[in-house]
Amino acid sequence: APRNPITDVLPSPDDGDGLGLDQVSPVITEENYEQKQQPLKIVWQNVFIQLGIHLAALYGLIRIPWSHPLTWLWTIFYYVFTAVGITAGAHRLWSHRSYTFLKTFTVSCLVMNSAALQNDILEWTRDHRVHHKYSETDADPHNARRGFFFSHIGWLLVRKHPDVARKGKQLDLSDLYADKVVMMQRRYYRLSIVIMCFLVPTAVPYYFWGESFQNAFFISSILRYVLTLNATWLVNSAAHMWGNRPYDKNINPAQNRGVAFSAVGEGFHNYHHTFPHDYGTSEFGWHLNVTTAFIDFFAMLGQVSDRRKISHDTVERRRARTGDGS
Ligand code: ST9
Ligand code: ZN
Ligand code: ZN
Repeated sequence: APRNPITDVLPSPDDGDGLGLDQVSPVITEENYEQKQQPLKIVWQNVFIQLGIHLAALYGLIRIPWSHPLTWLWTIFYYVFTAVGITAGAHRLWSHRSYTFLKTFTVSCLVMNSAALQNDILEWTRDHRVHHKYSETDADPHNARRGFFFSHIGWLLVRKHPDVARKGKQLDLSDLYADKVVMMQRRYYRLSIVIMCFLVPTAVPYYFWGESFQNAFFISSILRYVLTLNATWLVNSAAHMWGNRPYDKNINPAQNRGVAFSAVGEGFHNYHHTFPHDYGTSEFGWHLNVTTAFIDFFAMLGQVSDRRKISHDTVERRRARTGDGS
C-alpha cells in the first residue's frame, strides 16, 4: 500500500476496528493536551496586505456591472482553475498522497497552484500535515479553538505558536524535499505568482475582448483571488464548527455543504478528518465535488493512478461506531 505521509511518521493509536490506522490523530481533548497560549505577535505587514486586497476586491465587486460578460465567465473559470490547484494539487496530491500521478499532470497542478497564491506547496503541505496530526491544539496552525476569526484569517496575521514548528519538524517531509516539482516551485515561487496570479488573469480579458485594464485587474485577478482565499479559509473556520458529524462525533470538523460548494469539494470535513487518505474527501463521488471529477478525468486520460478510496463497509462500520447518527 502507498505510504501515508502523516501516520507513517508518528504512529497513531489503532482505533480498534481491526483495519489499521484509519484515523490520523488521536482525538485531542482538554484532558490530553495542555493549551499553552502565547501573547499575540501581530505581523502588521500582513494586516495591511489583507486589508488592502480585501478593499481592492470590494472595488472589483462594484465594477462588475460595468465589465464585459466574458470577463465574468473568465473570472469564474480562473476561480475553479486556481481552486483545483489547491484541492487536487497541494491538498489531495501533495499533503495526503491520496493518488499518484504522471509528470504532465503534476506540472499542471503546479501551475494552477502558483495561480492560487497560498504559499508554496512545501509550506502549505507542512502546515496542513501538522493541522491533521494535531487538530485543535496549539500545534495546529489554524487551531479552531481560538475562534472563528483566528482559524479563518487571524492565523496569517500573527507569528505562529512555537508548537507549530516544534511538532511540524517531527513530521517526515522527505517526500516533498525529494519532489523535483515541489522544489522547483519553491525556487521560482515569486516569479510564478506574479505571472499566474496577477499577469495572466489580467492580460486575457484585456487582450482578447478589450476589457479595461482596471476591470481586468480588480475583477479577474484581485476579486477572484480574495474569493478563493476566503473559500479556502472557510474550510478551517466554518467547516471546523458548523455541520453534522456522521463519521466521528468526537472531533470538530463537520460536514458543511455550503463550504463544499465554494471550496470545489472540500467541505465534507468530518469525513476528511476521519478518512484523510481518501482521494475524494467525501463518500459521495462527484456531488458538490469538482475536484474529484477533475482527478477522475485525468485518470481517464491515464495521467492519474492509485486513487485511494475507503470501502463502503469500512465507512459504515466507522459511522456506526463513532458517528453522531445523522
Ligand atoms: C493561505 C494559505 O491563505 C491557506 C491554507 C489553508 C489550508 C486549508 C486546509 C483545508 C483543507 C483543504 C481545503 C482546500 C480548499 C481550497 C478551496 C479553494 C477555493 N512545520 O511560517 P513562518 C518553521 S496563504 C515545520 O514564517 P512565523 C520553519 O522552519 C495566503 N516547521 O512562521 C519556518 O522556516 P522556513 C498568502 C514549520 O514567523 C519557520 O518556522 N500568504 C512549520 O511565525 C518560520 O515559519 C500569506 O499571507 C510547520 N508547519 O510567521 C503569508 N511552520 O519556512 C502568510 C513554520 O524557512 N504567512 N515552521 O522553513 C506568513 O506571513 C507567516 O507564515 C506568518 C507566521 C506571519 C503567518
Ligand atoms: Zn481541517
Ligand atoms: Zn487534509
